Amino acid sequence: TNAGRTSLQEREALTTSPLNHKIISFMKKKSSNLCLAIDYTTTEQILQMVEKAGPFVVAIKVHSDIITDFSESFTQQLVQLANNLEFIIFDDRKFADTGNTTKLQLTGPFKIAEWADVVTTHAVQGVDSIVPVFREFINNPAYRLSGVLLIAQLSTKGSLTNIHEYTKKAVQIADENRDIVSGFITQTRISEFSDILNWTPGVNLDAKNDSTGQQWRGVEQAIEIQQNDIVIVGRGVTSSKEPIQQLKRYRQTAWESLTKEENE
Ligand code: 5BU
Repeated sequence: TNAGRTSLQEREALTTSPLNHKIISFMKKKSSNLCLAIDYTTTEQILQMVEKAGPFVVAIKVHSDIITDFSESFTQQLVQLANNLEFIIFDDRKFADTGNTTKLQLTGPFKIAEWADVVTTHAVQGVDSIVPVFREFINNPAYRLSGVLLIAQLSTKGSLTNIHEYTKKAVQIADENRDIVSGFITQTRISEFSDILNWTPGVNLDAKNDSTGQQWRGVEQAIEIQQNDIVIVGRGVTSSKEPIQQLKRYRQTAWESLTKEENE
């Protein structure tokens, strides 16, 4: 059951992050708490999928560094689609270096800060290498970047985030910097602050694992039991022969799970 879950309305009232306000408004408008992970490697494949999937999701997640023909024209088209179809652009870059290097990576050849609404960062490099750098970009209106998701738990088998107090320390960084950390990448709800959204990868309705360490569980487990807010789905949709049919299935299942208590 969803007992104890903070409703979307409560979260909306609590959050001061403009990014989360935007996300929650998309969620309500589209009846969707789904983020599609498009791990295709050409811009043509990605844009074709975005055009079809955009209306059903709150976010489109890409890995800019796996795209073989990445270009500025690609990001311009992506931004236009995001503005028209109302979704968040998420680059899953997983920063994990010194603050100075992170800064260079955000402005480097991919110009991530200019087109991504949100990016992921690891916590391993420590608070001083994360917070001041992202704050500088997020507070600068010249950049589209408006929030960061802190990786508190990975979905992968044997992940070292499970060791000792790692997740607890990561949560502390987020809790104390909620103006820029708008969410977690996590497997289970880990913060007492309800204005931080919980995004969860490792979801597949038809398979349990791949051969390279990924672990999947169903939507009910991810949303109702582990109390996440936004489901990140990749191959469950993108490797299917009927991706949009699958996308609609994930969207409906995830939204039903999220809104169960509220509708009862
Ligand atoms: P999948 O095809 O549903 O396994 O895609 C999951 C996506 O989420 C993929 O792009 C990963 O890079 C990403 N991911 C993840 O699976 N697990 C994690 O802990 C993190 C990111 Br962080």
